[in-house]
Amino acid sequence: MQHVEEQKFVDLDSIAARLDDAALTASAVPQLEAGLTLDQAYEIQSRSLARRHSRGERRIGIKMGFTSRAKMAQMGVSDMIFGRLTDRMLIEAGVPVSISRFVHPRVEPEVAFLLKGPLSGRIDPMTAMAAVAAVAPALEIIDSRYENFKFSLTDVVADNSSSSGLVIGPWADPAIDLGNLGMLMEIDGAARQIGSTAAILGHPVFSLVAAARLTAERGEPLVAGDIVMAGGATAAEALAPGHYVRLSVERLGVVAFIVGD
Ligand code: OOG
Ligand code: MG
Repeated sequence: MQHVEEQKFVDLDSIAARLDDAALTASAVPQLEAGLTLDQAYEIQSRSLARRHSRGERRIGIKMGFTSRAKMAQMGVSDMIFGRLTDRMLIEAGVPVSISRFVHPRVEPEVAFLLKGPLSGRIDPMTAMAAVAAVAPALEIIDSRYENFKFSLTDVVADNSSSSGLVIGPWADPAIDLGNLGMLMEIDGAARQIGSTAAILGHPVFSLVAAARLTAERGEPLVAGDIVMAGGATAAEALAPGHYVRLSVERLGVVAFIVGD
């Protein structure tokens, strides 16, 4: 006799709406009920993004998550994930970012790729780099919509992988080898995280390779003009009003922002 697994009905639209509202109003919600599949979690993510697009937000690319040991260890999650980025998440350097937009924001040091061509499916690092127009030091502001910043893998995927803000530094020549560049993240002049781009999957290009595969699997491949955030190289640091956050990446330069009320 064939065993048919009982599939519980899950209202993906109402979960998408709940998480989107939580992000919009900067209020925490409880974790989702257990038992969600990864497919359902990405479907919720995509439906919550549709709500943002219907409010006029524009897609600007994607961010990778859990591409370093430090991030996996801090959050207790060990599979690579991605989230979608929109123009509303872009933070202009020099303009204080209001903390009231977030529930309990954290910042982490990353590098970003800017694509000049599409990337989709299983590709090798050479192919990936050939589609890169520029690379930049970048800071990601993550903000889980779940209480106490606690989540399972499917919870965080449904919550757009905690995407909430990004600050991109000066775009640099993609010929610069990103393999092992020193990174220093300071808050108010004090060193808070010291690391290397090598912490990102051994070389950040592997994050771009994974991004091409994972996004294609979800039917939304990378296109020219996309920004791809490679993922935090170190653990993230909590933000508070008045903080001045500065990241310097060897050879790439500096990116910084101020946290306002
Ligand atoms: C999930 C997002 C992970 C990264 O760079 O690894 C991430 C989270 O930690 O809230 O952005
Ligand atoms: Mg990140």
